[in-house]
Amino acid sequence: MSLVLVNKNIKKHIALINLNRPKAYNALTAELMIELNKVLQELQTDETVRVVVLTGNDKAFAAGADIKQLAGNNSLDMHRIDQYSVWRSLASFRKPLIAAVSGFALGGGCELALLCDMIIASDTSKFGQPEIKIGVIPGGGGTQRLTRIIGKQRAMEMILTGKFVSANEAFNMGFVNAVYPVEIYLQRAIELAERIASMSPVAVEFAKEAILKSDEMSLNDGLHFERRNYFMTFSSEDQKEGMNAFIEKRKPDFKGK
Ligand code: CO8
Repeated sequence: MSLVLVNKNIKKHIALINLNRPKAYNALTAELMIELNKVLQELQTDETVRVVVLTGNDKAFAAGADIKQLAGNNSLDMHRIDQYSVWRSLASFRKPLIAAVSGFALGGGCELALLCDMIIASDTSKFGQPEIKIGVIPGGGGTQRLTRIIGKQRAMEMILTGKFVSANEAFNMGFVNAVYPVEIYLQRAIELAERIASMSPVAVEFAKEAILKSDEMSLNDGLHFERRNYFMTFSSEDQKEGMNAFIEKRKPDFKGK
């Protein structure tokens, strides 16, 4: 059975990916992560797909790395497995990636959601970095991405106690974009994806790239990078289409060219 399911026909230009280990709350084995990466690499070059929604099921987005798979490892084993090349590859996915989270998003599951560009959560979601309870620390960006979003004090509390936070708490901390009842969170995430997919894919890609650079660059370097991408959009047919549509008072029809 596939560890990752893909539906490219959920809506026009939208692909839906389901993590598929329901019996283990979608715990992220090395094999699952490799499969997820492979699927995203394929979607990267598929011009019919503009936005990807990544989800689990109503009970779990993912309960973290698979503890049973990791328990016997030493640090050299961890080094050799080199999960990081997969995570780096996921983080460099160029199209918008929306996490639709319900139930548990813990450890590597929370980090995977944070690696996505936006998080839409069901009101039953529980986010947490509980690695400290099993004698390790977050290894997929939890101490870095989460801290940048929610601040040192709150990240310390979550990571040093391993406590879970609800969807509404996560929303108030700023790492969840919106919270909906469990019956409709996925539909809402897909609607968000559709809104983005109706924009110029060229502009969307350049905007995403520039926003992500803000984590890595000084303000000045970031502004320089933004200007470069802003100028680049003027090489696209979509820029002409978008501006002409405005002037002609009609809806633009972006082709991603
Ligand atoms: N790994 C393996 N199996 C898991 C995991 C997991 N993370 N989470 C749940 N399962 C399995 C259980 O073993 C159980 O299987 P079985 O039926 O065969 O015994 C099944 O899922 C159901 O779990 P529970 O019986 O425990 O269900 P509960 O409803 O009582 O509890 C919880 C649900 C709260 C989700 C609980 O299972 C739990 O605490 N899970 C572990 C959460 C955790 O500690 N996550 C962090 C893992 S470490 C990590 O993520 C590091 C990430 C680094 C990524 C970096 C990559 C480069």
